This record gives sequence, C-alpha cells and structure tokens, in this order.
Amino acid sequence: MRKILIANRGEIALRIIRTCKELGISTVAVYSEADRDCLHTRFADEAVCIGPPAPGQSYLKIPGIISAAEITSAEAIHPGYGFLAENAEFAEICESSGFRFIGPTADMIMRMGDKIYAKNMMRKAGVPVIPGSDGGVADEKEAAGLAKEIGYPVILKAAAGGGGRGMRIVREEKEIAAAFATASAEAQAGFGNPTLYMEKYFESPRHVEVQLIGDGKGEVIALGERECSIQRKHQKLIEESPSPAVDAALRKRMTSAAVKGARSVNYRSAGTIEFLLDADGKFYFMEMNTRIQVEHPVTEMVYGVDLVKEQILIASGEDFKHIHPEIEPRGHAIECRINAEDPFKAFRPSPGRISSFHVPGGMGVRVDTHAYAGYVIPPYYDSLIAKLIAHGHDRPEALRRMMRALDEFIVEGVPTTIPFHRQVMTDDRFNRGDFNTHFLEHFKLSEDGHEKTR
Ligand code: MV4
Repeated sequence: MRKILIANRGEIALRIIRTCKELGISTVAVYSEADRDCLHTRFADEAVCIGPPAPGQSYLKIPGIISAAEITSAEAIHPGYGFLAENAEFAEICESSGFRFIGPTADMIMRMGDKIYAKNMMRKAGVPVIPGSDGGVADEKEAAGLAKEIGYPVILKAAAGGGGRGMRIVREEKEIAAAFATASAEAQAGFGNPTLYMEKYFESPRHVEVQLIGDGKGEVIALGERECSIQRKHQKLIEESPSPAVDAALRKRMTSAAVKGARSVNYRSAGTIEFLLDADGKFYFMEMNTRIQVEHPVTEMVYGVDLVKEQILIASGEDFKHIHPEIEPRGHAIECRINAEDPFKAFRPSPGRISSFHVPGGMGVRVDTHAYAGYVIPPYYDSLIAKLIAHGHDRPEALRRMMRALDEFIVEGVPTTIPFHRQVMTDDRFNRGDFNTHFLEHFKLSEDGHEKTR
C-alpha cells in the first residue's frame, strides 16, 4: 500500500497519519473550510478541501471524498470512526471506484448494521445473546404478547439503530402501546427504518466489549475486553482494559464467544462485539461495531498492538502471524475523554479558542489530540479534543498515573471535562471497580471545587 486517504478529521485523522508514516505510506487529508488550520491538514503529505463546515457538505459527502482520492491517486481510504465509518454504501462506492476501504466489506457493515440479523447470526454461532424477540416486532399487539412472555421490564430497540439511540424501556403493560409507537416513529425519523425488536431489560448491567481483528480468511484474534460502563447519555467518558469485573476465566469465555461469532461471519479488519455483563458474570451479545473505536488505545497499551497498523496490513491482504492467538494483557490502561464541554453546566459543548495548552507526559502516559495553543474548536463537530490514556502495572497504578496526568494537563480558554475526570478518579466506588452503566446518574460532581478541580 503506497497512499491512503483519511476520510476524517480531529485526533483520529492524526492517529491514522502517524501509523501510515511509520509504515512508509503517503497520506492524503481531506478537510472542510472550518479545518484549514487543523493538524491533520498539515501533517498529511497532501490535503484536499472538500467543502463547507457542515459535515453533510464535507466529511459526509461521498462524491467529494471519492474525487479527492481520484485526483491524488490514493490506493485506499481509511474512514476512522463516526462520519462514514459504518456506511455500507460508502464502503461499496470506495471499492467499486477502485479504492480499498480500510475496514470490513460493505456487505458486513450492512449485515451487522441490522441489529436483528446480527443477533440471529451470533445466536446461530452459539454466542449467548440477550433474550428477546427472534426478529422484528410487527405491532403493539405483538409487542404486548411478547413482553408478557419475556417478562417486564423489556426494552424496545431500533433494528437499524445502535449506540443507544431509538430505545424505550417498558416497565408495565399499560405503557407498551405508546412506547412502541414513539420508538417506531423515532426509528423511522432517525434511521429511515421503523423496525423494532424487543429484549429483556437488564436493570444494572456493565457494558463490556471485546476487541477483535479478523483477516477475512477465517482467522480472528481477540485482544481482550474494554470496560465501557462510565457513560453519560450514551457517550462514553472513561474506558479501561481489562474490565475490573472480568477475571481470566471470564475473559476466556467472553473472548472465545466473540471470536466464535466473528469467525462465523468471516470478519475482516478491526471490530468490536459489545456484551452486556450482569452482576452474576453472565454475558450476552448486544451488537457488533464494524469500525475502529474511539477507545481503541486502551487495548493498544495493554496488548502492545497497533490496531490501525493491523487494519492497514489486513487491507493489503496480509494475515497476522505476528500476533499470538492467545495474547495476554499486560498491566492496566485507562482512557479519559477530554471534551470541550462544561461538566458544571450539564456538559454543554464549549467551542472556542484554546488560549493555552500543555499536555502531560512521562512514564505510561499517552495523549491522542489534535489540539494546540491557539487552536479554535469549531462548533460543527464532536467535542472530543484529547484522549488521555494512562498505563500501569495494575489498576491502582494506572488510576494514580491518570490522576497525576490530569493534574499536569492545562487547557485554558474553554471549559473541559478535566475537572470531572479528576473527581471520578477519587471516587470510592470507581476506585473499587464497583460500578455499572448507571454510575454517572448517581455521581455528584462537587461544585465548590477549589481552583484545582476547575
Ligand atoms: C440494554 C440495556 C439493558 N438491557 N439492553 C445502551 C447502548 C446500546 N448499545 C444498548 N444499551 C443498552 N441496552 C438490554 N436488554 C442497557 C443499555 C444501556 C443503557 C440503557 C439505557 C440508558 C443508559 C444505558 C447505558 C448503557 C447501556
């Protein structure tokens, strides 16, 4: 592979450019008019402006990206995460235009994007799936009948959804008709598909996901799991690997199940299988993500594997004989997402100019960021400005190192989530690893924060 176009922006565009440089591959950045001064635009060997700031007119506009690949003679296109990363049509157009899509096949993106189909495939492969409807739920009458069988509470989810959008928890029969109607309407409005499926609702699960890489020739390797339960409104804020809830025996069962599932669909590239993990150690397939994820660095730190490099090698037709199939975790890594959001004002986005910026460093610290002093955070895109990752021999060391790194991190000019992370790092339950997906609903951010925590 000689030249890759990166169809993305921000920290992930830089992340991909870094690996390309290490592999001796030339890079093409695409950028919107709002991103002229972005580092991905500067660090790539070539850069092509693809339109106005609005994502729909630039980073989501397929013809412009394909044209940029054509005029620069790129060989492949890496979509990063978000934007077009899980757009099967984009993957298809890349390939039919003569560019390798760095990711799974368009067909795989389409199949795993149908959450009902994905669950059925996994069930057939022998992976435990969340109990619920076998397929779509046709109407409120069928919903009521099914819910009675499954037992309340149940959850209605959009077949074309994912990541928490278009869901409704239903606690009793009298709510089911209204829940069905609104969820279905939301699914139609949000995804252009009103189809819903139903599951038993688990009250206080953990969200644990297994990192996979497949060569598309039947070989799939798991790189352990990530604990992703610390989220707010379906936005993850802190991720770690290993999960404090997963011991070696459970890891073996989870990764084996995930590998079995991914092998059964002959998965290619990096992917993730999301599990719900309940309090008694039972886990259930929820959905599969067919992209490199924001939180991939915690896995890289613990397993010593460059996941973007693996994606590129696999896209070039290589296999991964260099990774031991029974690879073991080394130590513990945790990631804090530093967003331009004000945690004291309901995490309201805070675009604007960063007046001063100092990143932490030292032993076991990694910072993936596109920000710099003087950078103006545009209001058009997501608010992630840096990922701070700390690695240690064990969880306590990783958490102390994270706290130390948060103390060193200086961002002035815009409020960020740094003070929030500092408070979580000192939380008792968080330190004990005793939490689930509801952690942030109960977490009280202290307002009387002295200068240090602001
Ligand atoms: C669930 C669940 C409980 N039971 N499914 C959220 C993200 C998406 N991937 C699926 N999600 C969930 N699915 C069943 N059967 C709990 C979640 C969930 C969640 C749900 C409501 C509000 C916040 C949540 C945070 C994490 C996970």
